[in-house]
Amino acid sequence: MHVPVTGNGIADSTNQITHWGVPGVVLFADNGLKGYGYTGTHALLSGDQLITNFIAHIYGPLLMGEDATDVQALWKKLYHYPAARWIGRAGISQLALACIDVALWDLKAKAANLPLWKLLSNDPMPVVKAYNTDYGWLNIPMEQLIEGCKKVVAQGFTGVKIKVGHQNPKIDMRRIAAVREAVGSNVRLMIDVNGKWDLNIARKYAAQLKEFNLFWIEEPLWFDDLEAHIVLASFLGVPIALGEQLYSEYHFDGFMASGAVDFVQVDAVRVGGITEWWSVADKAHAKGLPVVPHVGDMMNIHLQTCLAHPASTLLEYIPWLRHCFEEPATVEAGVFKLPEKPGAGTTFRPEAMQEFSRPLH
Ligand code: 0YR
Ligand code: MG
Repeated sequence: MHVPVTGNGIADSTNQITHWGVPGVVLFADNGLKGYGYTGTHALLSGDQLITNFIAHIYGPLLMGEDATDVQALWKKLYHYPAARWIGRAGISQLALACIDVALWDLKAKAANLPLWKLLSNDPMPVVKAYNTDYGWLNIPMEQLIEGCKKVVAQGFTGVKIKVGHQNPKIDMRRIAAVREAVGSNVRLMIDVNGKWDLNIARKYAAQLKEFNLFWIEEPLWFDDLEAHIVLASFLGVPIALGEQLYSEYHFDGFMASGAVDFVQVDAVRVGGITEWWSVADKAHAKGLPVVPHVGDMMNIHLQTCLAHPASTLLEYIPWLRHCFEEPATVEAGVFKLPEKPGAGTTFRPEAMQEFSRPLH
């Protein structure tokens, strides 16, 4: 599916988009249940069609006739499928795997007649708070940026995240300063660089960044450069959040073991599904690191996992897909409402699938 984003489109430091791409899969089980799984992409370069093709031609046939209840075993079968080893292991293959894994968890929870968070935990978190990202895009002019952030805080959101990474970082500093001033010192303020900076820029602006009392800085550097993140963490003095571009628990291990990440933003729809998300969250929790997922799923899946896992009490809010779901993630007074319907919260409304669907190529 291609679903329109807010306004006339949004921008971060590296991309501008008008639509969110939602490739996905529906699994039909012999018990008559349907499992829905999906991931999220930029609706650019047919990337989402590459993912659905990967499912249709490579992973799909491997699932026929299998027992849908053993999700972990199926996950391993797909992840370790030798013929796909040189085609994937990150990007397309992991996003395809995520679609299937999520659909399998959806089936499992539906068969148990429980929302997934209840299936995954006997002792769920009482509250998952929401912070808002949808008023902080890079293409939003200063006045609207301030107005939007103030509005969101008045609505009760527990924080705001704004995008940075202008060609001239001085513009970023002005925008951060203005938002901090507008929302006051008690509101959580996060900034997201989307990998645009390097150590030189970070050094130059470190002192200024510290003054803003940021809750975190997100993806300050190129995603794979662990060494640079270790150096950054040694002088920055601002907590580092990352994970939306890491594709397996082993990628997270390096960052977590070396103190190069403070907020673990593992995203189930990037990391190969709920199965792998859970492993990363367990490891983070063992190290005392909070998990605040990046919502490539636009919240519905992570609301379930955050309620179930003790590492996560805060979740990003971006409402682009809300109208597509049978039970959209809903925030009241800054807190997510508890989903009630059986499943992983991934069932799409048929009307939405019809309206936004794209052909398979
Ligand atoms: C828009 N969220 C992110 C969106 C997102 C991007 O390009 O996909 O900002 O990946 O960084 O925190
Ligand atoms: Mg981000």
